[in-house]
Amino acid sequence: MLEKIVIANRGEIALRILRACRELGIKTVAIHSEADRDLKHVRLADESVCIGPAPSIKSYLNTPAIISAAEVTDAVGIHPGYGFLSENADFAERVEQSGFVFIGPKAETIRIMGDKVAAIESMKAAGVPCVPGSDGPLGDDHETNIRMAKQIGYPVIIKAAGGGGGRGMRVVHSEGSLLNSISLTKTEAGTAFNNDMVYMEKYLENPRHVEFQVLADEHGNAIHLGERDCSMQRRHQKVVEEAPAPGITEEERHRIGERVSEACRQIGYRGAGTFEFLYENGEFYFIEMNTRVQVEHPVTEMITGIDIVKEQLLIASGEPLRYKQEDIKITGHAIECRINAEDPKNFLPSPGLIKQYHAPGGPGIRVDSHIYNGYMVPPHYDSLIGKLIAHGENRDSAIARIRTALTEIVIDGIKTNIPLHQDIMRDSAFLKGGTNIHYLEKKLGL
Ligand code: MV4
Repeated sequence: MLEKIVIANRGEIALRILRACRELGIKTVAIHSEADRDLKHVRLADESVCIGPAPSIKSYLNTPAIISAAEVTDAVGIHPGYGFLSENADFAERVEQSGFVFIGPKAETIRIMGDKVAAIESMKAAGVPCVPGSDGPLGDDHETNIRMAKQIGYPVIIKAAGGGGGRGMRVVHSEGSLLNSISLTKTEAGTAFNNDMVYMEKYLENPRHVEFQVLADEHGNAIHLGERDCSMQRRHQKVVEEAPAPGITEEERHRIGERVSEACRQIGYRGAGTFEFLYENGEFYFIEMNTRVQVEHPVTEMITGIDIVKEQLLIASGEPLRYKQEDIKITGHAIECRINAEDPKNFLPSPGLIKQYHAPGGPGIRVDSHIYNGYMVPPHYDSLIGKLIAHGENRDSAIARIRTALTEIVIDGIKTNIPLHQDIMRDSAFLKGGTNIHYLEKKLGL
């Protein structure tokens, strides 16, 4: 077992990682910026190291400072959480070269998944269904590109190989704008990602975002924990997630779950991972793989009873997976509301002092949050201040529980998006289930 690890993150996920470490008897080192001295997990950690000023670039993105903190505290591993350096292959490589365990996949795997063209190629080879498209980067022969788009059928989408998460893409509705769109996307990608490689896919107009959670060890074992629906989003920021995805049958879950598990075995995947799919007209289309723990992992934990962060730590310790696929049983339904410090009307960040906080409770309610009475939400980082998760025996029961919790919770002193969640949890289309990725933006009139 890892003896001591550095938690290379902040906020709720740093606290979540600390709790998993406590349970496993792993000692913890909290690293934090000058603005984050009062974070809850910094107080609770066995040791803490201030690694730099408030801006992320000087602290949570500062590789040498993080590795030095591991060195001076005699830590053996580094957990990157999500965001920041979690999917940075160079960081993972430098962590391992410095003699520490990176709690995640091999640097080489992160590098492949960071290149969306390479990711799709490896998934296609492993039998994972992908979006019809260019099957590789676009060349600069105009006639070939025009023919390809015609063959795929408009609309098509041009995506940057170095993009992902909604960055560096452009929808093309007709041949008239194809070449210009390719050229613009290439130029932007060259600037933003230092990589002007682009590829083409059929543009799916009204898909849902459905993603599969996997766990894989370094001994060749891989399982899936079913899927989540993350379609309720605004500007590529997820707002509500749920598991299982409404309307997905046991047969579909088994079929895609087997494909993604097999893909993990084929590529030698290690750790927790997420396969993102677009789901439209009963078909799944792989788009990207995330090689980190995700914000929305709790909904999967609630319906499977598996502690994903604990499993990450056990896998990184070299243990074989403790579960076989047949051990995984899905029980009930879980919904997560992301609580952001933001204005519910214009979505502007709302940092500041939390004057009063009361957490909700009761059967099936979970709160993953680092906030407390008197906590100051700093303006330097993203606005997520917590996650409210409800589990129930079925979707209606999970909704009933989260609605009650949304009336109990009190966060005073700053603005939050709790009113938006109260609205969504009474929205008739959401209540039916299966709304697509455009639903929330349309509802909000964007
Ligand atoms: C797409 C698509 C439609 N067709 N690809 C956006 C984020 C990135 N992960 C992939 N994205 C999309 N790729 C094809 N072929 C629509 C989106 C998309 C989207 C996907 C998931 C969640 C929210 C989204 C919001 C807008 C567009």
